[in-house]
Amino acid sequence: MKLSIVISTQPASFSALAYKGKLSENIAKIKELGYDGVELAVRDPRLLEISEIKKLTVDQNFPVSAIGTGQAYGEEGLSFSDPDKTVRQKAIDRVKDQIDLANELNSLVIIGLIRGIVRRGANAAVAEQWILEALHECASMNKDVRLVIEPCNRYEANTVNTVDDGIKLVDKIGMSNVGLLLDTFHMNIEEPDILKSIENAGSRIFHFHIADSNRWYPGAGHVDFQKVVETLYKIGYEGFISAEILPLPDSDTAARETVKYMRKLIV
Ligand code: LER
Ligand code: MN
Repeated sequence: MKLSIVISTQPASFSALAYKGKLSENIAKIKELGYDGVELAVRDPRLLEISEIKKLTVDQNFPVSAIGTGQAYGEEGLSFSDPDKTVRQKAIDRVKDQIDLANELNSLVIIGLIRGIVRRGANAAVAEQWILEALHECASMNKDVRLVIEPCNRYEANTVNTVDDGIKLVDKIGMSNVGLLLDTFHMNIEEPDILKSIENAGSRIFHFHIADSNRWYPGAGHVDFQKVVETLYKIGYEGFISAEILPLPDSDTAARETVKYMRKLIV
């Protein structure tokens, strides 16, 4: 298993990002701290110098573990479940741009908060159908790029909150390039037994986020990462473990403590 950390390519209000600001400096820093790769949170790929990002990462054998898309929802309100068809189409088009970016960087695309929040009074079944259709359309665009659905806790989302919800959705879509991203922070809130949930998801897991129970770096809360890592080995997971953590007490300490703690557990 390999270790990466989420950094933002563009200004963002989402808090669980260890680093925002100058990308080249942040990538150099996390390389020096001993990470194997970087996860990029991207609001709009069209505003990025993709060739520059490629030079800083894949061209130097420093992989991009995943492309996060949640900022398109957080900053611009684009979502797969918006009642307005134009907004839903914009969200789909944005994810297609993210898929092109992931193709270029040999990465995968996260479908987390971009699912949106189904509004009070809206028909949940209709919204879930929109989400399913959007996922199907995006996943069909380029079958070489993997999409990962992230179950997110009830305080941030109201569709696909649990791992079981995620498993059902992935199985319903039934495409080999659609899998799951599990996140210890969300699982700590929603799952009765995190280890069992990881086992149930099994080979559907294409990507994995770590944060402790308080969303600080691993070791700062009460998630049992030793058992989590053992379970990931047990199911044969070989992907990235990516730290999506608060920059507390400061970015450098959080990033450094993550490496220190996780390197004892993964090989
Ligand atoms: C949001 O809480 C989160 O975990 C992100 O990875 C979702 O896009
Ligand atoms: Mn996450």
